[in-house]
Amino acid sequence: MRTQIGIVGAGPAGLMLSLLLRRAGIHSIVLEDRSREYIENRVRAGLIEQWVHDLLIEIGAGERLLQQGLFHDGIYFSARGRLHHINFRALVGKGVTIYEQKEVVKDLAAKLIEEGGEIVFEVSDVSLDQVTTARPLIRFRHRGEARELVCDFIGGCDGFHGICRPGIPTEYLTVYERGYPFGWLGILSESPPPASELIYAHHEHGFALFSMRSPTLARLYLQCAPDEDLALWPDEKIWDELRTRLGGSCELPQGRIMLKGVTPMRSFVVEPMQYGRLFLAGDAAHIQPPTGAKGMNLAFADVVFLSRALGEFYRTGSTVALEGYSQTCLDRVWKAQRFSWYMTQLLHRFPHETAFDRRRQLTEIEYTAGSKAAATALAENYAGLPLD
Ligand code: RFL
Ligand code: PHB
Repeated sequence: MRTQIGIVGAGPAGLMLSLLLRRAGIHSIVLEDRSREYIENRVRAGLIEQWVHDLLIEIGAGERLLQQGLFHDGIYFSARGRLHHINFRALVGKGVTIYEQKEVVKDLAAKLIEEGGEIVFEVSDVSLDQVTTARPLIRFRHRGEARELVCDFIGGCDGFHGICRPGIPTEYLTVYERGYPFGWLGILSESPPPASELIYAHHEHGFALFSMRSPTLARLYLQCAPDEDLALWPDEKIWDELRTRLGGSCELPQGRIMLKGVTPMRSFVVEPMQYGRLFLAGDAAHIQPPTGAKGMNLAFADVVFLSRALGEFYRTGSTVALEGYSQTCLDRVWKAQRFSWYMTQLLHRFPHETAFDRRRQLTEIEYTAGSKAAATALAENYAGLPLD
């Protein structure tokens, strides 16, 4: 097998990269170790930034997004029993869209396949070779047969647990990492969300997030232990705790819980994001706590930069943009890391915090809600910094 760009992973990053490359007239093949059904039903992120919404429409994958997406002007904070609205549209002229990652993945995969793009599902034993030469190679097995994909470049879009990043010699990489002493217990419930936009709630018992998938489907999260035992959380206890953490700032409709899970939290960045002809993108290179809703958005920013750099290479032979790929991405990645950490430290309870820390958090929330300058800084980060 031969292609210009071999892409490992058919998550948001890999699928979008392949579509953007097609637009630049560059051939690629995507290798994915799971089935199409699996990647299209994996429950993950919910929120996309304004520019991602616009990009999905621009590439012709926005039809269902326009029908089903929930367009929000801002978010609420809940603190001391009061809701505070931050109106991004009024502050920075941008909004955000609730449209589930699995729907984005469905739309991207359908578009790619419709255009004649190639995704090989259910590959196994994927390994990279010769990545520091002009002819990198991806070895894998498919339907029991050993195969080789010869390419000019490799897109490492295989997520945090993939094989691309671990294949880079450790002495070449600097890893920046930070753990958090908590996770999120998330549920999906057949009930309307408590407000028409997301509520980020500060409470003595810990953080809670009130998100949604549709006007009749709520996605709700509670700060919990990183290794929380779900058996200790019968449905009634979850509802009681959600209601408590909303602190009476509004009513919480209750419904049948369809799904329960625990998500750990981590901040992680690897530098550089490239090695020879291997370019990492998305979760393969960086992870952030979900409090800032940045993961999928950042994965898309990486592949926009990568597709532009590859486009320049094939058009002009110049490797300047490719050489600068990592730096271009990391600029944005670190701003998203900072923002995700900021939202996380603002809202969660920490093991060794003091009463001073709690008062400082509350003051910061109320100051942000009441100051146009502070609210604007939050709005421009949350709704998405400009790409260029
Ligand atoms: P993905 O989605 O993990 O895709 C990687 C793909 O690679 C495949 N793969 C392999 N394929 C071939 N060979 C191998 N050896 C392979 N190893 C792995 C995998 O099967 C998979 O298909 O990474 P990508 O594309 O970089 O996308 C990143 C996003 O998935 C992630 O950042 C977001 O889900 C994070 N996130 C959020 N991001 C947002 O932008 N907005 C949000 O509101 C948001 N909320 C969230 C989130 C993540 C969460 N969890 C579950 C971690 C909320 C939660 C709870
Ligand atoms: C979600 O809807 O899953 C979601 C929204 C915003 C976040 C995290 C998760 O910050």
